Amino acid sequence: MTQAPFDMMGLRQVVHTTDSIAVLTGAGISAESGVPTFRGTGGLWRDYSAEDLATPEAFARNPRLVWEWYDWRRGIIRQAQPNPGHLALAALEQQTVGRCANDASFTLITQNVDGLHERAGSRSVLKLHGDIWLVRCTGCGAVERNDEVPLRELPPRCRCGALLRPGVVWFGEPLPRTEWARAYEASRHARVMLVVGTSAVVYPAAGLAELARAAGAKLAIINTGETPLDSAADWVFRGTAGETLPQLL
Ligand code: BV8
Ligand code: ZN
Repeated sequence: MTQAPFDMMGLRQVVHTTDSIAVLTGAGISAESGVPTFRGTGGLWRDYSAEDLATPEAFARNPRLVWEWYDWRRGIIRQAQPNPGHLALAALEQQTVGRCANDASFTLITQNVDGLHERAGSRSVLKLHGDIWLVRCTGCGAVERNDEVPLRELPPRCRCGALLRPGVVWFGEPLPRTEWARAYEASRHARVMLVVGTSAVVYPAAGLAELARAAGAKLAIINTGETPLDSAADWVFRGTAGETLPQLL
């Protein structure tokens, strides 16, 4: 169900006066930048789903195949530019922090690993699922930025000789402790949470929206399709992030 336009006015009113906003984003906010989503149309790669490849088991079984997927995504992300949705969230952060004079007033929590929020100018970004431009050695544990596109060798190896893996969180792996703790706190204290471009099926990230709601936050969903959170939301905007988010400024 799409709320009438005046509801955008209602959400703007809340967003412009509140002292604590949390935002949870997913792959949908980067779709208009040309980065494929995981579960929508065009989300598949060579008939594989994220659940097939984004796992330690898949990497152990076929590190080259998993790296081919990440190399392909890195190539697309390298060409991608932040879109009006990313830019609107960066502007909203500036507005909110400027008005509230404390940094805890705006927290951007993302499941995305593409780094487009930072490139758009967002400062308080909590990356729950890691960063596609980081690699971690499966042997010595070294973590480095690697921005080779395409990768010179597949799968890439560390100087110590062991396999490198993408610096992202796979299914069955725990989320980074610090980012999770800060995202949890921000969700508990938010007066309003914007949930943008996520199918809200991956946990524990999706649980942050329910946590915010249970702690009294108002919930706004921005998504081109339906999500399991729609029925619990105060606002549901059926539209793209690139068109809807700039209306909040
Ligand atoms: C953990 C890697 C425990 C990085 C990813 C059964 C029930 C419940 C949970 C589980 C279960 N079985 C297993 C679990 C746990 C599992 C899970 O949730 N599975 C799901 C599939 C059921 N979770 C985990 O394993 C997590 N870890 O639980 O660890 C633990 C604890 C302690 C110690 C040991 C273990 C780890 C989850 C992270 C997995 N990693 N990716 C990468 O390669 O990117 S998940 C993958 O899905 C991405 O990270 C992505 O971010 C995430 C969520 O996807 P979305 O971002 O929502 O994208 P999607 O394509 O799905 O949706 C796009 C949306 O945008 C759509 O709604 C579409 O309509 C909309 N859209 C499209 N275009 C636009 C738009 N909206 C607006 N504008 C547009 N233009
Ligand atoms: Zn190493």
